[in-house]
Amino acid sequence: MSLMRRRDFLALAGAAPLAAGAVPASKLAADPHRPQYHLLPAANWMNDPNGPIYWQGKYHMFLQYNPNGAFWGDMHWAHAVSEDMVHWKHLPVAMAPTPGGPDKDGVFSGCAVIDNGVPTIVYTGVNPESQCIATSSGDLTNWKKFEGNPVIAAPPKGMEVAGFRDPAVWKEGDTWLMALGSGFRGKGGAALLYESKDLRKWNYLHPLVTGHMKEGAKTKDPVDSGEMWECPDFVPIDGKYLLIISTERVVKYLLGSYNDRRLQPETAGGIDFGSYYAARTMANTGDRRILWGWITESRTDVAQRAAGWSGVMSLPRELKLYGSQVQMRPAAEVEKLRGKHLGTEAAGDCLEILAEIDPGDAPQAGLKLRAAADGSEQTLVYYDRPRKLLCVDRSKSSTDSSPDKAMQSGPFLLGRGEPLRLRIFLDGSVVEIFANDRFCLTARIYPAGTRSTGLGLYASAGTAKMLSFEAWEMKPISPDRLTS
Ligand code: DQQ
Repeated sequence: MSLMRRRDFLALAGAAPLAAGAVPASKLAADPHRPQYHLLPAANWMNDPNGPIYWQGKYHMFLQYNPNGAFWGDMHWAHAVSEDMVHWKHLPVAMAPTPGGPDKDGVFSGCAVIDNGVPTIVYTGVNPESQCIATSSGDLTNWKKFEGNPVIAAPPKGMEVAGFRDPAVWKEGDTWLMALGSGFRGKGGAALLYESKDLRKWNYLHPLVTGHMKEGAKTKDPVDSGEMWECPDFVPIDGKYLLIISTERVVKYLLGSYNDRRLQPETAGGIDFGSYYAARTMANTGDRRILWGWITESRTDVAQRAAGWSGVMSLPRELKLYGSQVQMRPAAEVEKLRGKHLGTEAAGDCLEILAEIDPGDAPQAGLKLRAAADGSEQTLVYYDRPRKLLCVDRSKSSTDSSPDKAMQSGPFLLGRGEPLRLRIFLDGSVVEIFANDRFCLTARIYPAGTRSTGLGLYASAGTAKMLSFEAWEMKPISPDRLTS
């Protein structure tokens, strides 16, 4: 973003009240690492997308939110609304823990559905982990928790689970089904399947599908070893069924057929290989499968608290099938954010980039981003042909020593003669990468130099060629997001 635009934004934000968390709005608005066109709260901590749903002509997004500061805890559901999935307006917090209630220690993740015309949230209350519901109407700003909560108080008798949370609910005929994030101790993650006629009385059926934890894993948190799956999401897609799960710090998918209420996976893969987690599709969008994810931070807890904000919502991602592969593209609505069209002179930290590259005989070919003229900072996004990987080299992404600069990568293979097609969204510290419509990696970088905005072709050796290149300045979304 140009200096001028950032100053305008600052002036608008200056009128905003101080958000709890006590970092002044002026500091938040001037923070070069804070995204300008991704959804995030006015201040403080956010994590998982919760209950995204299209309802009465508007897109509603709820998200895990801590009103007390830029650190995880005291989970609430924050709420934002949009007419186009890209410009958002914050609404008051939708749900807070109820003292003495089953969600007294946190309103954890869940989903939203429409039950005979009544918008209903199904979520996890803690502690212990139990499933609860709440209903609303109209603009979804007032939610009434069901007096009979929890609707599922505990795991099935005798079952030793590694976790019991994050319901995903859908309807088949007149029956509601729920996939619940869980796992069997010492074995591996699972999505437990429940059924109900009224969202209030639930009956356990069997696992929708199970997985295997890493062999010999000894981690403190069962999620890190794959013993527990968080945030399952189960949707039909182009004649198949897709289960999305968050585990081992990444978002994965299983794709296959669904018979007798069991998923038979045929293929598996990664939804994103970077700083991205707890993805969930939006309900009620007809045949469109719109996926949202939490873009996590790559800097220290101390840096997050000092900044006064933590976590970002991804751009909406549209999923389709291409053969047996999951195709992922930014939703078409994202193009509304495009501002000035730029050619090869493009530079900046608030851009969309579209580049087609012929790697030629270069073992590594791609783009150099957020580069300082003196070479002190740069981030590389490239295809590593010998290793069949798409990589993000963050080792020189910042002269500040504290952010995580580990290499990020995931399996990726170009066909014979197929060019590398990169679509990259730069937004402050966010780098959201789509490669050839079938691979995503979201990275976080925190360049220290405000002039680290250079862009160019990168090749380790050999004769990579830029086949086409264009970019757009991206327009900041409504300053409403600074005034919740
Ligand atoms: N975040 C929520 C849980 C979920 C986890 C708590 C995933 O419901 O399992 O904030 O990031």
